Amino acid sequence: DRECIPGPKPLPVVGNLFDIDLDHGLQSLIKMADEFGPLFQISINGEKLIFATSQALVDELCDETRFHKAVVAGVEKLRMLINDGLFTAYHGERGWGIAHRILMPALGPLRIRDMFDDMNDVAQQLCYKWARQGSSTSINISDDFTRLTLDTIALCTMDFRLNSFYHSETIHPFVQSMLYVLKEADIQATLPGIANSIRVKAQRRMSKHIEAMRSMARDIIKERRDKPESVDDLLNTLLNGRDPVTGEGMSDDLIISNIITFLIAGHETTSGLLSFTFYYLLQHPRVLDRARNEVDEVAGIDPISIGHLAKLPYIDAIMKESLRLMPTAPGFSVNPKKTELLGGKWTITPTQSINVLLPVCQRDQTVFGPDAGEFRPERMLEENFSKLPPNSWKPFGNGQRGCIGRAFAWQEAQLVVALVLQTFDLVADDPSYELHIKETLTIKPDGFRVRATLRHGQS
Ligand code: MNH
Repeated sequence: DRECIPGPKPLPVVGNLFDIDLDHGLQSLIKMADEFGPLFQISINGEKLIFATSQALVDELCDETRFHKAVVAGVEKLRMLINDGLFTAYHGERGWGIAHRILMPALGPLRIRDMFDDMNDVAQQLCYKWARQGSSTSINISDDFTRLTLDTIALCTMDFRLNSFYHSETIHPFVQSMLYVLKEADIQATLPGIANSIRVKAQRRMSKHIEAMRSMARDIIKERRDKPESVDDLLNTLLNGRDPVTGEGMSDDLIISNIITFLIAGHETTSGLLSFTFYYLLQHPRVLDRARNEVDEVAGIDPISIGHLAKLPYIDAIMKESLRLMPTAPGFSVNPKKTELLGGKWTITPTQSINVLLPVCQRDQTVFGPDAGEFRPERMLEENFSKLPPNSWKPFGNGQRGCIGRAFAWQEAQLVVALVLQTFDLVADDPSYELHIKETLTIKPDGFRVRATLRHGQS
């Protein structure tokens, strides 16, 4: 039987606009899932949006013979800045294939190991800052993790130092422009077309920031071309890599789009992962103890090395569990290649996108049991993780359009978690802090603050 997709009743003209809290759209959708899931639809700006919220449906939607990535909403708005860059390229777009084939090996686990020293350099800057501030300073942990992840991605991909830990008042112009564009893309994605077209000033400012970012990326390319270095780094791969299929390199425009793509895709998500991980650790003292013991047993007070990272299975499980409950990129979207029957009863045409609502899918009780909403890292230890049904944990997206920076993000986060646990005793600044989530394209804890005390005396 074919059925209508359920959902809250839309009003004329505004549709379901009043059912959505615009600052916390994700939270509104999560509530709707309870009532209308596993597949529901809402209507916004005359457009129908469909959401999938169960593992069984995600398992179907991840079948790449039937479905492919859809570039919609805020992600599509980013095309103004990074058009056919990896993240925003339409399915089958030419530039995607070229960049994907050139960059996949350069971001694979082996090459990421070579970036360990640069990652460690920035992680040490965070530790120095916290150590020098001393235990009486209240630290906005998300802000410092964002400094860390931005500086790390810029240093590792372009050999460029943003030095965010040295300028706490003034933000680097590139970052200022990036924040403006991300915010504006978000606003434009929620406003109807007419409302956007009359925001002339905002549009003009947006173009200026886009040009500023692209021109800074262009300068970095020029500098490397003028002063070549015979290192095997990512910037050289971007500039000199050849697509094994077509033999082509990337055009300068495509290189610029992908440089900016890395900076955008590569910082907020990892920063959010680190922030939620420490939020959960401070909520669960026994987990925190066990994690710290793991670091102490593996590394003692020696500098954390790449070799240590492979010996921290419990910290691995903690990070996986954190991304299960709080997937910092909270969704991805797909289109069917041809008209499909989803879940055996809902007809979906190729022009309809389905949005995977990860925070709900990854708490599916049929997969994770009645305590699916609880933070319990043990379920993510390899022996349990490997027994989960397929496609029950998708924080890095799916298949060929899945995250190309996964190994990078994982190594960076492992290092920072281990280093911070080894170096500091952390406590929540406000023990009664209640989790609030800040939503942009990504999610992170809002207003979560900690205090950090050196564990091994002054270092
Ligand atoms: Mn990442 C795609 C999540 C870190 C660069 N990333 C995706 C997708 C998800 C995702 C989900 C799929 C989006 C979609 O289907 O529309 N990414 C994450 C998370 C983290 C992360 C949760 C950290 C934690 N990502 C990183 C880092 C980088 C990066 C770090 C850069 C080094 N991600 C990308 C790029 C894509 C992507 C580039 C697009 C890949 C493609 O479509 O070919």
